[in-house]
Amino acid sequence: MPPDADVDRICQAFGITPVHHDRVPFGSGLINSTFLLKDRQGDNDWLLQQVNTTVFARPQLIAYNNYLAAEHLRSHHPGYPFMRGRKTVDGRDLLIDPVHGTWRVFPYFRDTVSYDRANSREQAFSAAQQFGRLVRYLDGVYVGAFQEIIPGFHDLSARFEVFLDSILKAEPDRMEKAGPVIQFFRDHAGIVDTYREMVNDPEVHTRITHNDTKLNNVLFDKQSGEAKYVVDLDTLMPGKALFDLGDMIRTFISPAAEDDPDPDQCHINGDLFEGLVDGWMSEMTPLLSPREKDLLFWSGQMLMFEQGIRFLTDHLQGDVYYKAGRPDHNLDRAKNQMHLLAAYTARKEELEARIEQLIR
Ligand code: GN1
Ligand code: MG
Repeated sequence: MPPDADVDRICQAFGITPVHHDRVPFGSGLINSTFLLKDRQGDNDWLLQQVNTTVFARPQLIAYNNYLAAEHLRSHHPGYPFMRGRKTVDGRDLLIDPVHGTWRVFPYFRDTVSYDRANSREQAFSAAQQFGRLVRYLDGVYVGAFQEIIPGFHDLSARFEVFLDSILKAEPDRMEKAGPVIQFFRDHAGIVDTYREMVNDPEVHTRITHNDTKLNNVLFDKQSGEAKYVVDLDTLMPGKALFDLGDMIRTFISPAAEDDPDPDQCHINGDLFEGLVDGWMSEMTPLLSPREKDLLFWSGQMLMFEQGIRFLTDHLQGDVYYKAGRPDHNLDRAKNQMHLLAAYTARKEELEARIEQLIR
């Protein structure tokens, strides 16, 4: 956090009077830094966020894609609650400060709540329905106009190459600790082969997708318990619908925290799985091709594998990408994805049968 006087200046640029607000760190994002500006007198709370420009080298692209999406939604689905940021007093989406970097502001809704873990089938259904609805509502937009905010974001083939390269360059002690985890992901490289076939298959469509569909990227209404807003639209860009489904499967179905390396914590909850697939399909079914339907279970494997090698690569490269709060934090995260992938794959037959039931 920059010195108070500078944060005050940043707030003022967005037309927010800093003396009326308390500032507290907010959320569990691994990339950007977010602060809640709590209004001492009324309910005008805001989220002030510093964009990590190492990861988002061209943050203007986020604003651009969000603008295109908002315009499409405004004309085709006028009631849709698309989350927009607050503009600066001079009408910009971002404040680019020469010393303290890139900032933006979002409204904070006191009547909503987010969760790191799903606790009922209904909750999983409702969140997945919202993620599916966003993609369905954006169906028909001109995909080619959207920018690739982070190039190759879900390019598993490229990410696997980077992972293999990081093994060759890693410090010996980081390498040694990671040995069994590296071996596990090498042994599951068949997932990368399927990715290569999938991504070149014309039956697997490119759409505008969210690309970061963690459960905590949905805000639930505190009163009704229904999912209400999709947030974190930083990676709203061309992608495959399967990336969104896969990341939901990855983040909804196990009670273990994303950095918990204990295999015994990785239970797969079949009801949460079924609920989320059901909720997502309630929006997406009319858009899906037979080939996409064949890959629904696989999408979960893909995202667990991808996230696993991303954490592991970061461990091998010396923790340069994700915020790390303790030694071996990224290795623990990679272990968590490894156990999750193993536990999920072990339930393949049963979970695929559940998908079949839903499709029929
Ligand atoms: C990052 O910052 P956050 O938590 O929204 C990452 C996602 C990962 C996620 C893992 C731009 O998201 O891709 O799935 O961590 N975002 C980026 O928790 O790399
Ligand atoms: Mg994100």
